[in-house]
Amino acid sequence: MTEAKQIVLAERPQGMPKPADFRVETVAMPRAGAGEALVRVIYLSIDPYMRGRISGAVSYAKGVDPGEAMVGGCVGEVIESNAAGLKQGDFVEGPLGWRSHAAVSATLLRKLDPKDAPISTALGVLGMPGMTAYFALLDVCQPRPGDTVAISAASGAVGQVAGQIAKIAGCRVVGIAGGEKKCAFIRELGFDAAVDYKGTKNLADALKQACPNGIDVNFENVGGEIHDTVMTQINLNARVVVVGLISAYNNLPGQTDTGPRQLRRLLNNRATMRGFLVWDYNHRNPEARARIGAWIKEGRIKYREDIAEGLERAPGALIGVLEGRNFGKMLVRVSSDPTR
Ligand code: NAP
Ligand code: FER
Repeated sequence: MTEAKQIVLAERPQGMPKPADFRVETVAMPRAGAGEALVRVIYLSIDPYMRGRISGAVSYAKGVDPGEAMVGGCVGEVIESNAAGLKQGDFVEGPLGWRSHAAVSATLLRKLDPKDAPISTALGVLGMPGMTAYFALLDVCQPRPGDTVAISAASGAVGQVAGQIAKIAGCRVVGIAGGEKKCAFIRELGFDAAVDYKGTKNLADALKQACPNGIDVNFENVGGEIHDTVMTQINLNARVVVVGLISAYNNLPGQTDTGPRQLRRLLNNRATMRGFLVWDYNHRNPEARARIGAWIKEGRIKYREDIAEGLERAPGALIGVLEGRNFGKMLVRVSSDPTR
């Protein structure tokens, strides 16, 4: 093979991205330089943060400019290595981008053992979203047995794991999700109640019914109206972790975020609200991976993946995540998985 494929940002999206904001390019097959490995990408992770990376807004991480290949976490197979500790046939996880093949420094790659878990889970339940669920819930929110935990985008990559960890912690867990199928799924996972925010006329009433004793922990993935509604029902000493605000990711430049509007409730209840970034916990990922891995083996954590076929489906998959069309952790299968 002498050619590889990549997807580049064609234009900065205005509001919801469109397929035409992206372009497939054919490039020369990269070669592994000194200390590098050439990887055939098998799975590409599609994550909401990618919307921020293409927005042009200033952030701690460099964004993607038009003409540049999209960034993203991947799992793949080493096909050529010039790095000690990696050989042809090894499976790895790392930031390879929206590409069929990539040559990167071995220091960016984490070797996977397919006997431990399906390799795709390195992007989901045992990857960045799983780490997010674990640390945002256990570290930031300090859940206690009997606490009521509310989780938005509850059927998604982060939400489904956060809810199951909260159950293990002995909490009453209430998920908010769009549609009856997603709600049925989280009930199957063991959530105590599920609120379909799209199917209910009065979200506050539905939430009140699901949380008769109020809300002690708000695991916030969405923002906007869902956030405001949850905040009107928080209890004394509630903990609110702001993990994501996906309802605002397509805001136009200059459009102000909807801020916290229920500050009186926060004040009266001496509640705390904290922002969260998963990358602050990189040094503790092994701990989270070991514990989540053990819970999976014990059957206490289950996970659902949503896999689109082919690199050219990646733009549609990202748009789908931003429109709520994914059902579980969104992945793109870029090439065949020899371990399945
Ligand atoms: P996901 O939940 O698998 O997929 C996104 C889901 O968000 C959609 O399926 C949809 O579910 C919901 N959604 C989309 N647009 C919405 C809207 N306008 N209003 C309400 N819900 C909407 O994605 P994920 O990877 O697990 O991420 C979940 C959240 O965590 C995101 O906000 C993400 O940015 C955040 N996150 C943060 C960090 C961090 O370090 N801070 C790390 C990872 C993820 P419904 O059909 O149920 O609406
Ligand atoms: C995410 C949303 C936002 C996320 C990271 C961010 C890792 C960071 C945003 C920023 O720095 O502006 O889902 O996931």
